[in-house]
Amino acid sequence: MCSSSQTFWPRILIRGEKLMPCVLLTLLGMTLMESAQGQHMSDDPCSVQILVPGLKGEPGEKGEKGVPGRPGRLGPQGEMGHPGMKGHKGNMGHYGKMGPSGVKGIKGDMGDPGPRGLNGDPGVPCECTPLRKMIGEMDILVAQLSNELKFIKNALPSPAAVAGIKETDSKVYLLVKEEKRYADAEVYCQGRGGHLAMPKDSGSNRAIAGYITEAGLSRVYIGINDIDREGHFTYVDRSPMSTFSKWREGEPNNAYEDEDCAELLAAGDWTDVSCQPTMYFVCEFDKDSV
Ligand SMILES: [Ca+2]
Ligand SMILES: [Ca+2]
Repeated sequence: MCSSSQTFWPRILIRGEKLMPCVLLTLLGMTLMESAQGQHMSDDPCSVQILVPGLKGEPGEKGEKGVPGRPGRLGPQGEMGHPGMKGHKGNMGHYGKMGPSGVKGIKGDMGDPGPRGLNGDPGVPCECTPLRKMIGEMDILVAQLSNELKFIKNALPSPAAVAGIKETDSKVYLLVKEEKRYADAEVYCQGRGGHLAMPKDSGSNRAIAGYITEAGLSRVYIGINDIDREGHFTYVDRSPMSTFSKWREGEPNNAYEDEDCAELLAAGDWTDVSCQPTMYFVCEFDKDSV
């Protein structure tokens, strides 16, 4: 038998063709042994084989072209190229959907006036004469009220100083609740376009007396004096006392020889008094000058 443990393999190996000749000879020997039907072979072919390479043969003919090889590996990414030239403008696209409403704009300038319209129908005649008369009367009344208001604003030193005004047909009287000497009181009244009150008839005397009574006063200076000539009384505007006087009984008495001015008592009588004490007084103004 030619087993791996018994076989002698000479170590002559040439050009890498090792073992293949021995294998071939072993296979050949085995075939011969089987054909000899169990006969013992005294010569073991494996133990004496020496393999020697032959001479190099002639080059063979060129073989046919082989099939293409497999694709190679993916190469690295290339560098970015340079931008090309700008292309031509494309065609206009379709219109988009309508957008939301914008903010309300600023009001524009006023337009030119339009053409004149047609004449209207004639109106209905009216009775305008009474209306015109009424309007005229109202104009007069408004003018009077305006003058009186102007006078009041000018005459009143302060609301607390005056207990309203009193008026007759021709005069306006102003009770001034500021205590002044006779001369200072006359200056005050003249400064507002008037004088101290000068009762020249019973009507005006009653009006002034009622005025001071309503105000809760007992006496006020009025515009009568005998300063220029003792015993000869005149009004403060130097007009003479001709027909009317209202001296209290026993007056004027020039008491203490120092009474050259006059006061009106609430009852309506006059008395002569000194000009130096201070007391309230009444001014008068002509309505025409108000
Ligand atoms: Ca006197
Ligand atoms: Ca007197």
